[in-house]
Amino acid sequence: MADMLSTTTAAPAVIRRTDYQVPDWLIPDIALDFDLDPALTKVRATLSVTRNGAHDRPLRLDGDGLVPLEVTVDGRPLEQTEWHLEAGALIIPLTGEAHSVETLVELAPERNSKLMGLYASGGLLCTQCEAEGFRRITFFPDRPDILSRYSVRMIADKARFPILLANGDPIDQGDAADGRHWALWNDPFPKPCYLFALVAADLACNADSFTTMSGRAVQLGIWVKEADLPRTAHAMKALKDSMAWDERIYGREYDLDVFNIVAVADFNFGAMENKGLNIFNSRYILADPETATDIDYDGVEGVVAHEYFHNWSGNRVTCRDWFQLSLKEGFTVFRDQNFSADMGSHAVKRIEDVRILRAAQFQEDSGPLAHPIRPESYMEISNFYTSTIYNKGAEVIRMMALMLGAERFRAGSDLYFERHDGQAATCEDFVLAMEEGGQIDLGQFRRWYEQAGTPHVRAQMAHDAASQTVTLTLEQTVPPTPGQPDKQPMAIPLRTALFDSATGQHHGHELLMLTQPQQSFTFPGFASAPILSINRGFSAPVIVETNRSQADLAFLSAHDDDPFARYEAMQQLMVNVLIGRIAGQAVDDGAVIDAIRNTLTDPMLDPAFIAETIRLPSEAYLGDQMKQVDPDAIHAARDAIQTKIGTELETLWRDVHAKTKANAFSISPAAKGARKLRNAALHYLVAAGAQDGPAIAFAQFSEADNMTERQAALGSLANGSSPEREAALDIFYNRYSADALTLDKWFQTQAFALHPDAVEQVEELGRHKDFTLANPNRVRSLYGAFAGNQWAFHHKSGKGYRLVADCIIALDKLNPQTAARLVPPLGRWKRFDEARATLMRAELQRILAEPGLSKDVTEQASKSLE
Ligand code: B3K
Ligand code: ZN
Repeated sequence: MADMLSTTTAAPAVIRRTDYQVPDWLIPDIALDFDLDPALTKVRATLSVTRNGAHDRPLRLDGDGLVPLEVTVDGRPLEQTEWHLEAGALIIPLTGEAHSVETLVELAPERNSKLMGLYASGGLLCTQCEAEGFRRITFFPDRPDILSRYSVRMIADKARFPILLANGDPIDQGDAADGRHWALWNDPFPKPCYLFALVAADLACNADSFTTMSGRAVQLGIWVKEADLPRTAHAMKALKDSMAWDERIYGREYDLDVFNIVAVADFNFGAMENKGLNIFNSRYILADPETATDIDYDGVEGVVAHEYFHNWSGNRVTCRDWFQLSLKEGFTVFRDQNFSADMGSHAVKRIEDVRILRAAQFQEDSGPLAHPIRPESYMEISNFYTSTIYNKGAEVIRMMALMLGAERFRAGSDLYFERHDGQAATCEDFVLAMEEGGQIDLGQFRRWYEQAGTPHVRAQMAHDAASQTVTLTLEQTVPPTPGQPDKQPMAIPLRTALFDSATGQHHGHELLMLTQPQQSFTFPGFASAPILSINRGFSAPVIVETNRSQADLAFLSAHDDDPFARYEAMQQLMVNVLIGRIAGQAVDDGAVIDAIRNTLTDPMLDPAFIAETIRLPSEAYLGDQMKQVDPDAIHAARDAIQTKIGTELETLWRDVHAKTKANAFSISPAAKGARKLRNAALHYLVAAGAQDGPAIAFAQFSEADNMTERQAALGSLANGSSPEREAALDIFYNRYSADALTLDKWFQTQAFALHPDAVEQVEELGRHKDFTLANPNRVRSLYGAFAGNQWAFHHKSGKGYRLVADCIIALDKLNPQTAARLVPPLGRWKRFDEARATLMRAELQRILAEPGLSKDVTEQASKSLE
């Protein structure tokens, strides 16, 4: 039984990219027979195996916690002396070139708390195999470069599990004895085992169809609990929009007759792209105005698209080994980001994506867990589903797309898909296809795959009045990262424009390629010194330092025609004031207040863009700008300026708040924009300390016909200590305690609160009757959110560190993958004062001293101490 036999080792083995070897044996076909039951499931697997090349090595089938009850070769049951187990794997010496190998194992899905392999969730049975979960279901060479055709037969109790789904197309089904029934599914596309899936459930279906560009009808099904059916419309729309978008933008058509999505409550991450049978964390499927915020709606749209796009970037062309993970993830994130931008606002989507990149990936890149988008080694691959692989990976593809232009990028992607269809490819294959299809030399650009760390670019501009020229000097450095002390210069595409301050216009923008450690670019035709707009659209994932004055930034915040650059100028204005204040300087904040006023009153601007732009940088982002993070000083400075902005512009905030009140809910971009701005206005109003602030927030909380406004009002109240705070929290709890996804928001809002007692509140919530370590969404809502609350988590008592470490230790025994995801915030100790650093290190050491610690947490905690 899987979980009884799971073992952990003290020093997990390191797997290296350069050790890749082609497989000894191939498995062109596999037939799986599941006798499904939550307490005891039997799995019979029949593998056709063929020797790959001339060698005499035995067949090695990975297994994790499995006991072979029968092993048969070409129909002959083997004696126990004819096979053996080695680190969980089944080793069978074979003499011929091709054999049929059959194994039988038993599983206990209801006892599988790791949520990897076959497990039970809310009364259904489902699977999760990526990266290495298939070996918890049956003996198999669990590596992505073994592509097999799957045929899957399932039998189960018909009343309890009326729905039986697997990959591919349904072939046959029927009733069996004892109230049971069976179904047979066949997937004609050879696939790696990490894409295998099955579901046995009692669910209802939102059924629809899509006709592909060649006229084939595809049956679509979104499977959820009956009561949740009304919450699936947005996901279905997103699916159909994604299918049409991938045809239009990439020429990629869906290839099976059916496409099913199943929502489950207990899931280790967002969703999984199993061929023809996506399995989703229910939070990325279910959405209605009562329970989902606009961010949730966008999350549903983006994740449905992401998993659908994997059908080509991931499934039809998969990865040779897990070091190539960004081949499918970076490219697919790039695809889903562009899809979402096309469905809404390009400007706002870019700002949101960069904010996420800076918050998660830049932090990772500057800490002990920094790694290139194509890592060189790992202990546990689950730890490498990181923001670097996903988000920086997407930025690297974006830079290629920018350098190539739309047409040549499409030629490159066409070549990639055509050349590697049905194969397990590498990142290098992708770059080669871009070079050939797009006619570009990416020699130096490949360093983005090899070097970790966020490059810094220093930009200095000099104006020569006599020759009327401007010289822009750019210097780049890539900081040392673990295992990479010395770095080579990168190829960095920087979209740049020079603004004439007199006319407010620029002389056209250019894509500058910075390839040297230091490089100068000269621009003629400037009678006076222009204003520099650089890294427009965030053309490269780098940190740019300029010597622009507050006046220059104020100018750009009002005039830059690149929306990202305009947002960036505003953020930089705010950062300069805040960082100056934290350093004890008396920096004038007038420019910030003026810029916010101008932005708020600019009738040409989209309200969603205004809301993004007027927002203060987060406490964590401010910390990233400092050599040593001072959480208390950051909080105090940010709080003070927030109050000032709230107070000085109070009339405007009241006006905006009143004007953005809608009559009836709509999910249109305009309505979403209005809600975003309304919430920003409320936030500043409450921050202003106006006497009626809490009452206004409470009124919004009570009257809202949607979760976006209700949760934002709750969040604004949660930062303070008014009686309305407790009243609203109680009402929210009573209204939603039966709905897990919405109750998560109640935990999360309190864990995120900028409240002096947040640590104690989180400690108490950890003991709440509705808190459970068994559900990853609940864990992330409380401890994940709390670890991202810089002021609270880094409370100087060290209590925040202890809370998170206690959670990691307890959770590791149940679900190591989710436990390991909580470790990185403790690993940032080098950025803090000695007292905090000592406390953080002590918690990491305490975690590592736990007996039987998983490979997942061991890797993260030990690397975090280095
Ligand atoms: N490919 C999956 C992620 C699997 C994570 C395994 N630890 C979802 C996605 O990126 O689409
Ligand atoms: Zn993905």
